[in-house]
Amino acid sequence: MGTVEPQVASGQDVKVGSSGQIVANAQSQEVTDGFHLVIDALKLNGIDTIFGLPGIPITDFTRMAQAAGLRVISFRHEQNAGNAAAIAGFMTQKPGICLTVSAPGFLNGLTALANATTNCFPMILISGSSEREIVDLQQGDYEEMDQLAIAKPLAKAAFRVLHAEDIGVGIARAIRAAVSGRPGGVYLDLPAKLFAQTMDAEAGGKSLIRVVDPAPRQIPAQEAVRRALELLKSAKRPLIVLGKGAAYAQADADIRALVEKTGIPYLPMSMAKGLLPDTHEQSASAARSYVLPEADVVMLVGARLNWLLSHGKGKTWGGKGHKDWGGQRFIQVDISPQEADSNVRIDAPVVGDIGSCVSALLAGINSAAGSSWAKPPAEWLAAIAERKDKNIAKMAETLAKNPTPMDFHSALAVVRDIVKANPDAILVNEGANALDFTRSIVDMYKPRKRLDVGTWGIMGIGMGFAVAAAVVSGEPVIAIEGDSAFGFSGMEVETLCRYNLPVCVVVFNNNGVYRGTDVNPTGGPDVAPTVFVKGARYDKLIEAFGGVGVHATTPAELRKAMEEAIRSRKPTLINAVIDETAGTESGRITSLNPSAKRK
Ligand code: ADP
Ligand code: TZD
Repeated sequence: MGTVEPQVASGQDVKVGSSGQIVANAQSQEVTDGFHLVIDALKLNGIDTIFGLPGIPITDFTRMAQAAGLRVISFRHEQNAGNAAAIAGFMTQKPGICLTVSAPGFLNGLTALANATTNCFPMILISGSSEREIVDLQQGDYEEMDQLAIAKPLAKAAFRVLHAEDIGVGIARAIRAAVSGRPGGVYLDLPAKLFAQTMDAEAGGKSLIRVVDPAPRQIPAQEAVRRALELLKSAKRPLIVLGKGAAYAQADADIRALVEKTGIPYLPMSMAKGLLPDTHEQSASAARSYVLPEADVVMLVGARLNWLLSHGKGKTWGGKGHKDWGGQRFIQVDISPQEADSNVRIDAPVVGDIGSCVSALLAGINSAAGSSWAKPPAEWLAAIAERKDKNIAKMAETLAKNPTPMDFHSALAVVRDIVKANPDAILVNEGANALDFTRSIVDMYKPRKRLDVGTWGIMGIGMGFAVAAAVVSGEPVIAIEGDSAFGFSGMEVETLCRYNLPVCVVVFNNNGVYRGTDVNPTGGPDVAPTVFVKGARYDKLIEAFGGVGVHATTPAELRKAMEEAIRSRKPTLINAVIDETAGTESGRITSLNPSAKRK
């Protein structure tokens, strides 16, 4: 795209103002345009970073945004920019911004938008779009597509702005929709023509909105809090489940106080790990398969009873058949009033933001009519401790082995030590076995340090999350990637190098999806669908862009390379060679594969 022609009254000298807006000489009026109004509106609302990929009609926008002091992080594929925006939203409670071109760029970003909505991450996908008149008559414009209509079912909200004077409202509505209530993905459609529209700069400035209280607290009803506490008090075998909503809420101290004051064992969902350190004595993670069926009252805090919790019923929860209720009574703390009863009966819904709900629960506990809150029965705690100790000892034995070739366990014993020594580092994780084993073996010590495939189990979040984690936090990032998972966003190693980000990617290379051992039953020349090039050297990829590549075949080599990556803060990719027979089909969720009746 060419440069934008300044639009001022004819015969005037033109100069560029402090924020890049177009200014005519002294006697003329100052004029602004769509480009600058969008930038100013974002800045006015504290947005400091845009993740995107340039092209018509947004190339100049990316330049002007950078010139105006926004950090513009350019990616090699929009899906990765979108994933970066989404996780930035999760980490900061500000909507992450992803910027794309029309039709194909928009569609590439859309997967990330839908994933953000599914995971309750606040993000805004801003896409340029082609000429409305032509799109609506389907006359075949460049990158023609009715993007708004396509985004709607996948986003929490979707808006289009047609006039420069509405940009302020459009951005304000997008921000509110993304972060208020249950957070989610918002689509904002900005047609090419809008960017070049001009208006009086003063009127333009006045049209912008600084959003006041974008995510208002939602105070739970006292009655709901009382009901929940009564149920909790009646429990013989209580359990708290912390989900990523609890991590998002940034109510870390109160959540910890709630767990510790009540003395109730807790299970962190994957991205809630580290909300309390995984080594906490009340963590029941190592006794998960014991506590779920045995618990009588379960308090869910920012966690849904979806497939990840077996829908709150079935054998996992002690039910007889696979859809039978296990007899648990549930308390659910959630900002969405519609979440309760989505799978099983919720006896005590507490609707509000987690910060407000947890502090109300704590207040109720502290004022418990003179008597102090009774800890759960000792038998319950002892039974959990016994299982935990046994499982932890068993795992320690497995981790101490040093097989050749290296397997998931011996490699993850190293990662576990590195994360323990660097608790501020952020761990990004995807794959099947590479995901499941990392989640169970690598302890997290601080909140929001573990970022992974989330509610969908989506592959491809790896490098987008890693870039955003490094950009947003400035902390070192460790990305533990299955070799298949890595392939979905692998080209972004160039992005890691371009921005010189302190990211250490470890590819667990077992020659394929899940494993590398399948064979083509026909004996033909094609390899099996799950198998990749054997002995691939992923480390060479990053070397092409000036990063550090390491080929590691032993835990000692892996440890040395990871320590060096953290120390140097240089973009690093370690090709960790893992026994190709070590994985299982789909990791822990093998049972979700439909089985063929006819073999
Ligand atoms: P996990 O996958 O960790 O189990 P989910 O994504 O299933 O977690 O659940 C997150 C829940 O947290 C959602 O139901 C969402 O409505 C809720 N939530 C998100 N943010 C907040 C918040 N600030 N306050 C209360 N609930 C929240
Ligand atoms: N495509 C997308 C977008 N998401 C998915 N989850 C899948 C495909 C299916 N899938 C999984 O669920 S895990 C996985 C795929 C392709 C990769 C597993 O192989 P890996 O990890 O090499 O990443 P392990 O450690 O070898 O199991």
